[in-house]
Amino acid sequence: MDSYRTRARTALPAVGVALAAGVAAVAGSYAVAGSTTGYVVAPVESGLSRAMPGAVVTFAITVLGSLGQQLSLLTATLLVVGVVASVALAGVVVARRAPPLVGAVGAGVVVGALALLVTGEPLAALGAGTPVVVVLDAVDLFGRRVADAGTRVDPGRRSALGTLAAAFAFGVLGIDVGSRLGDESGGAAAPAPQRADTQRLLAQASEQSLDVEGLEPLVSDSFYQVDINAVDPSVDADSWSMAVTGNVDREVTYSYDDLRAMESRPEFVTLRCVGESLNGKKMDTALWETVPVAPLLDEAGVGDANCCVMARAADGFYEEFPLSVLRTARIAYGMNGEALPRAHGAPARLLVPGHWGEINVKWLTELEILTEEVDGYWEERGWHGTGPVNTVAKLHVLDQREGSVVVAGHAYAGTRGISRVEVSTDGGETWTDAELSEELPGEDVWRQWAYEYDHPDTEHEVVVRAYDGDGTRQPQEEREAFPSGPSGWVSRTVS
Ligand SMILES: Nc1nc2c(c(=O)[nH]1)N[C@H]1C(S)=C(S)[C@@H](COP(=O)(O)O)O[C@H]1N2
Ligand SMILES: [Mo]
Repeated sequence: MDSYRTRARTALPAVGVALAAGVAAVAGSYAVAGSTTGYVVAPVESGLSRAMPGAVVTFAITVLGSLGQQLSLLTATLLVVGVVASVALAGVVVARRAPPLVGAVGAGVVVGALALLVTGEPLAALGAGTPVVVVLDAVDLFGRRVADAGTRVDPGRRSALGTLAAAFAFGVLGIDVGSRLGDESGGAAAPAPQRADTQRLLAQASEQSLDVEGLEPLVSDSFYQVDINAVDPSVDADSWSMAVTGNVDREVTYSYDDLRAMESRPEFVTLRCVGESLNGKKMDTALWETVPVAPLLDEAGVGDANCCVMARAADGFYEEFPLSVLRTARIAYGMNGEALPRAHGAPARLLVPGHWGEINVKWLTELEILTEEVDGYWEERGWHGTGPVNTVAKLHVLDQREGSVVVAGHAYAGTRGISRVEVSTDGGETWTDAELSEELPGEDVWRQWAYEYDHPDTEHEVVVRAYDGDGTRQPQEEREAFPSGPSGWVSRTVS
């Protein structure tokens, strides 16, 4: 009996068994939770990015983008595999002295308890713990069966196969089942009303979009996403609530049904991230189904002693900004005629006209009214991203055809609006007006611009600059995104 167990361990070292258990636990947890915060890696990743120095988080978001989140997810995955493997290794050691099942079950229970601790979900404990028991016991089960049957097959080889087969099966099952769970919409939310004016406005936006090949329409085809966590929360509309708290006459809590019962309207609103590069793509427009925030503040009774609000979210995100700005804000629960997608804050998010994206808090849970200023999530990391957006004209289309060049992009100045876009094809010596898309209704919407010119047959520099609704030209001086948003004129060299 002892001899086969010793041989089994030589064939597949205990560390190998333990690592296999680690992989299986991660996979099992993914199988039950999918890409939700019940997946053990998710809260670990979230904790890691929370603990990371601001400069690292900033670099990850501004330079690496989604690659940064994948790296962070990978780090968290390795960490979880490592922790489970350590527990499993202890289980293997116990199994050498006690009945093998004791070691396996013991390790499984500890892993399950840890999973429960980080995710707060019993199902996650089961999903992570069970594979550990199966993988660890597979070593002994297979070994023992083979030994009992008295075959001549090397029992060590057989048990190693059993372990790897069990881990592999969990891996495949986990990825397959888990990825099917991926729920893009906001849980059980009823879709946003298919109102006649929603369809009419969407049609209007597509009609008014300039007919330039490769230019994103006025309502974005794909809307950028910026999240502090690699895995977004999935908040059920039925269990969602949003409370107005803090220094108010009475705290008021709203359910999703309360929200839906209020008078709403479809509104075009553009969002732009303070952390994007000057000619970046973290700027997009949608038609949102919105309700105004002001009546909710009136209901709670918000006195003059207050300065600001801390908006909080289900993913642990929080941003603070002036109360006067909150009075102009909306809560959105629909996007382009559909229920608000999970990625954009389902079931409800803030929209703050004209301000940088970061205070447009997704998965909104609380508006805490404050008498004193405090820092929000990004301000704690050195950003100044709660104010109004900078004026920008982007150059995303540069199309050279026979003898001529077409340049085009979007221009945005928040609630100031865009009145004019100019293009220079000689590095800024002379300027000409670009064509602008007709203004869409709404107080915070971008416009498209386009310009076609004859190719001068030499290398030249195209520069573009925008004027806001007050006629103010955007500053030429180039500034990095950090800390208060990029600025400057976009230029490209054409050969
Ligand atoms: N709860 C929550 N809200 C959030 C964020 C977040 O990470 N969590 N990111 C903010 C940032 S930095 C931006 S630019 C916008 C982006 O909104 P989008 O992902 O819908 O484009 O959401 C803001 N709201
Ligand atoms: Mo942002």
